[in-house]
Amino acid sequence: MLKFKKNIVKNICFVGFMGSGKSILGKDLSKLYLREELLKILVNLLPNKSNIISTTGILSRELNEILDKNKKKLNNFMCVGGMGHASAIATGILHEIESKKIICLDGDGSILMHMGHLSLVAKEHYKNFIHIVFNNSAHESVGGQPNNYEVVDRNKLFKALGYKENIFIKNISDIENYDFKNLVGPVYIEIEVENSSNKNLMRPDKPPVENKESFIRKIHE
Ligand SMILES: Cc1ncc(C[n+]2csc(CCOP(=O)(O)OP(=O)(O)O)c2C)c(N)n1
Ligand SMILES: [Mg+2]
Repeated sequence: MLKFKKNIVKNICFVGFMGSGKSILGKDLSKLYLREELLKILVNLLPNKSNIISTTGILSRELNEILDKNKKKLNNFMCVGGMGHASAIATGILHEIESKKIICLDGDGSILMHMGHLSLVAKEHYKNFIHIVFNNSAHESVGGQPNNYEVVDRNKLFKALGYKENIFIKNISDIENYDFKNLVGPVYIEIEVENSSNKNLMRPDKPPVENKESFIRKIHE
């Protein structure tokens, strides 16, 4: 029988990444805008009743808290626990309902984890697919470990995947320039953010099944 001499993962393995680590290419990930700040701005720019699929991890918790506080009416499904599946859910909905804009708020690690189904974009040319990736070059939600997103040429990648436009946002003012209501997809929007978050965020108070049912009910509003 296989026996391990010691712990497979050293106890201190992740220490040092929390919050302010460097990216794998050495970029300081602590001096950018906080994802939560940019999410607040984005929420204000999105048309009322927008349909949003948000990725696994802290992004969804931030969005949940923002929507709870400001009462803006956005229809949000949180992809709890299923890292990498938010964009598959978004494109799956577009297969059935072509006429509704679906905004997918995603993470860089999630894109890397399940990129395969994005080949459908090249095939189906979803004009209502708005794919917004909050890039912190790390798995921020689980400790901030850097990943390889930074070394991938996203401009070439998303062009090859059939996206009509790639937009790279580095400043808050750049976000405000986009008219989200009239954007034509498939479009990839990358927003550079810091590798950290508020650790006292509230958690969603409803189970995922209820979230799903409420999302489906409101999708046509
Ligand atoms: C299939 C799967 N693997 C791993 C996890 C644990 N997990 C949840 S969020 C996360 C990191 C996600 O990274 P990214 O998409 O870059 O989002 P960020 O946390 O940086 O906002 C991980 C590893 C999970 N929920 N599901
Ligand atoms: Mg990330």
